[in-house]
Amino acid sequence: MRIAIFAVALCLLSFTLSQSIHESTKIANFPLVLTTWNFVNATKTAFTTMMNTPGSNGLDGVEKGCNFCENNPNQCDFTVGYGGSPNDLGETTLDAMIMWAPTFQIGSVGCVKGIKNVISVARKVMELTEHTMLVGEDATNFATQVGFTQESLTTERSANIYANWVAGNCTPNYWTDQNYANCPPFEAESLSQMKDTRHLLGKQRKSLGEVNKGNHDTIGMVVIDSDGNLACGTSTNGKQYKIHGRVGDSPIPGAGAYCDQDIGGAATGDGDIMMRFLPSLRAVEELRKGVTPTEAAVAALLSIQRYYPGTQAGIIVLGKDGTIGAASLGFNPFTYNYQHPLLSAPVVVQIPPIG
Ligand code: SD4
Repeated sequence: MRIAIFAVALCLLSFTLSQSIHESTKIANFPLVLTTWNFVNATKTAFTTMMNTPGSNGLDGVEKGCNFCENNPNQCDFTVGYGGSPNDLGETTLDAMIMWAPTFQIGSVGCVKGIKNVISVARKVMELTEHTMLVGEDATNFATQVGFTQESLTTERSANIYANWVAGNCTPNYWTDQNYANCPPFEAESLSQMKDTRHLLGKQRKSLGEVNKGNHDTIGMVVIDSDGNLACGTSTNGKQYKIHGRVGDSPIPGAGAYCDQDIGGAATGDGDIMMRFLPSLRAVEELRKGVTPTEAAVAALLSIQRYYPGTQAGIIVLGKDGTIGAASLGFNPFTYNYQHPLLSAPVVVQIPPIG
């Protein structure tokens, strides 16, 4: 039996890796977990939660899976949870959302300070209030009011990253009217060059993105639980050196993630651009028209590419029948992984960018 399972895994892996144009993959065994990037331990946590914890559903899977990254930031490339992406004041602030498709309920938090498990706070917003989104220090206060512990999210590593950035004599990044010369994550560009290219935001973003690639690794997760119910969610510490107060795409419904009972999608990448296009919602609506998940993923990203050709973006899409698709802009490769009951471990898939 083990050999058979391994063989299925190998077949799936070689099939998906061998496609130069990525094809959708159909899997009809639930629960099914689909996660951005190579965050296999988050996928395993979501999967085992739904498999082994009596009474648990897709919401529990998404929450516990994302909690894994929030509690172990080094497992998720320091892009989720504490100790990553210090902002221009040196502080780590977190964004997250969770969505339960059967009732179309969403909980979301943005720019939360001092709370580690923000997707759990988002779930509390969803379950304990009539609101959808809370932000900033008020979201932190809400979290402590409902029982979360407030603690510093700064680590030696994030303090060093910030100290080095300050020592590099950098202006705050992401301003469009500053001189970025000497700022470590960016190519040195003179103020006049920045001004000259400001009308070509895609081009400008490309130069920022190329040197900032490791910064785009947020967890996005879509699951179908054993009852066939969809849930999805995200958790991130956003972008390194972001201007304080910045909220990315991850907690924005339809941008970072979106799911209804037929389709779910989750996106990752340059959130400042991506949130303008609601790629997760767009992918869901494309799939509803009858195209495959991969075609839906490509359509969602092409709308971004048209205006911002240099944007780095990746999206995963899951159909109700378990069909998986994905697409990438700029990430080469874009990675995702999934697990279901026929697999003893998550399968990791890498795809090239479109275009
Ligand atoms: C954001 N999409 O905050 C998220 C995280 C990320 O580049 O991928 N950062 O923009």
